[in-house]
Amino acid sequence: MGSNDVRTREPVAVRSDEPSDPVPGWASALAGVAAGAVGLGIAQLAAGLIDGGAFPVVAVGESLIDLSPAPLKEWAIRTFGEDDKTVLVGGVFVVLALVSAGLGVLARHRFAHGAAGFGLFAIAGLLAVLTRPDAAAVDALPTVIGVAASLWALALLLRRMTRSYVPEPYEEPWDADGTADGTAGGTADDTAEGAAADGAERPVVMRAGADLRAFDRRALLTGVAGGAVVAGIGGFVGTALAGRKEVAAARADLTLPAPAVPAKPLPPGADLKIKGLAPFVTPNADFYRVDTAVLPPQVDPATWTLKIHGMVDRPIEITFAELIRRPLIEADVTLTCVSNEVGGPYVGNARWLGARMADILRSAGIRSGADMLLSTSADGWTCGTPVDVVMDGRDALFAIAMNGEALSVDHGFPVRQVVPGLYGYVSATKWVTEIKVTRFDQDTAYWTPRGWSEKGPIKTQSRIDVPQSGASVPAGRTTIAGVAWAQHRGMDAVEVQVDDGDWRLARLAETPGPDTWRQWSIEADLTKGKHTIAVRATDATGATQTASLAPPAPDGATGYHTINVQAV
Ligand SMILES: Nc1nc2c(c(=O)[nH]1)N[C@H]1C(S)=C(S)[C@@H](COP(=O)(O)O)O[C@H]1N2
Ligand SMILES: [Mo]
Repeated sequence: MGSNDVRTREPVAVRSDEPSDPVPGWASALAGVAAGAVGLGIAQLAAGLIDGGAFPVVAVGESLIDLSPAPLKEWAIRTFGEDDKTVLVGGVFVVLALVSAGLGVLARHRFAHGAAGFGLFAIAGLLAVLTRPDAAAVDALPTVIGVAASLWALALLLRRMTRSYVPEPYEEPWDADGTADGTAGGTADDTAEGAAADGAERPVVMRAGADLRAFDRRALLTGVAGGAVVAGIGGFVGTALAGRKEVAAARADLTLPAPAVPAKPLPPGADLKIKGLAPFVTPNADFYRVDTAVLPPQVDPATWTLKIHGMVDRPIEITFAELIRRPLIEADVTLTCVSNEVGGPYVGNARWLGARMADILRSAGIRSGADMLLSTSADGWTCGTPVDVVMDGRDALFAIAMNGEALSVDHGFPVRQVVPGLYGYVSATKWVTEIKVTRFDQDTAYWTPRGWSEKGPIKTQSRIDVPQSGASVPAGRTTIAGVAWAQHRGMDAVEVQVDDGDWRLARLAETPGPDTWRQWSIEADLTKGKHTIAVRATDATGATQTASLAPPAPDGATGYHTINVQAV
């Protein structure tokens, strides 16, 4: 019975038990597909959120691979090559979509039947999930949550796509007195009471008004669109979270190879152990972080590769397994950010473990004329490093570990560059995946058009950590201490000046080499009152840092770190 029929002025008897579904088959099918998609999106989200939760589609795909006969597998590999898993999972999705469409139609006729169909599918998913090797009970949760979401979405959509149909007010003879209570959207009960109350004979259509359902195409489509959004967000966020879990697991499973060239033990006097002074080795958790990534890229070492191409004799691509099979070097190197203000915190020192960049680049064969290594990270950030710096024998590394631990995701897991002597923005590419050997006059790295220099050698700098700027200290003898750095040139002297006094040489802590910062300290006698304390460093080439103040852009801040304290 179409909706047009009930608009006729002839009384038409429609009873709810008549098979009069106004909803076209495609609409129910669409609702089914949307409900299925919501279920999958929510299942994926749950799999991402729940520790150990498994996404059923992948489990089904894996089970299908296990169950399929060898010739079929071989055929799939022959036909689809590396994409065979993608094709398989895609196939599972297509089958799910078709079945969901059918279940939508079924559910429209009798919800329980459709629901039972979804339930059967959930059982298939659960079987697949729970029979995977190393399956645990929690693995079942995403499937259960997903199917519940599907049923909820299906019920909602089926309800949504029809609306109560209220016939146009009939004029005479039945509504001559103007009572319109039967037409104002009342329930069947109201209508029946109304009919009883005024005793007037109403057409059957009026009494059955609440049971009249019309297909509401717009409501269905907006509902389906909402479902698609839920499915999309669930799938996207779930996939991202699952990726994080996978990478965290890969990181936890990584056994660091022993270095072929271990770092010499730190000289015992490298750390003066003064309270408030930055420790010689910056703990990983305290290491400054600077990058353009909103969410750090999650790079799985199993699929990570480093491509080296451009001006090379033999472009190469190495895997993580190949990288860590190479002789690994340990080196103590202090990283510094060009954005660090004088006295700022964007500097940290760590013991890095990695393969020599120069060796790997040499195996690709750098062509003459190339002067730039344009490295790219997994998230597309780029960095331009001078070839000669990397090749001059310093400990420029493709690092995999920091202070004896695999790199954290924030600091570039699984592989980052570390080049002593260059600010991070021109050297320290985290999540590095590609190096194009090229020329500075042909390529431009990320920060160059944004107002930063093409090249960024670290400027000699020194910082006062103790006392803190603005602190009150007891009058009399007090310890002043800090760090100073001039990576790869080395640090030769640190001088401190109190008020307008002489520059006095500070005591320098020991250092493992020219690539790290160096702690320093000095005693000073402070009379009661305000004092200004300044520091300056001289690198091993004999150059003293400049007093002239410059901001970080374009190539690093300069000036003496100067603090004010109050002696009381
Ligand atoms: N992929 C990527 N690597 C990057 C950056 C970035 O934005 N993206 N920033 C660089 C900058 S400016 C610095 S100072 C160092 C900081 O390294 P850290 O975060 O490990 O201390 O990383 C460098 N490597
Ligand atoms: Mo930086």
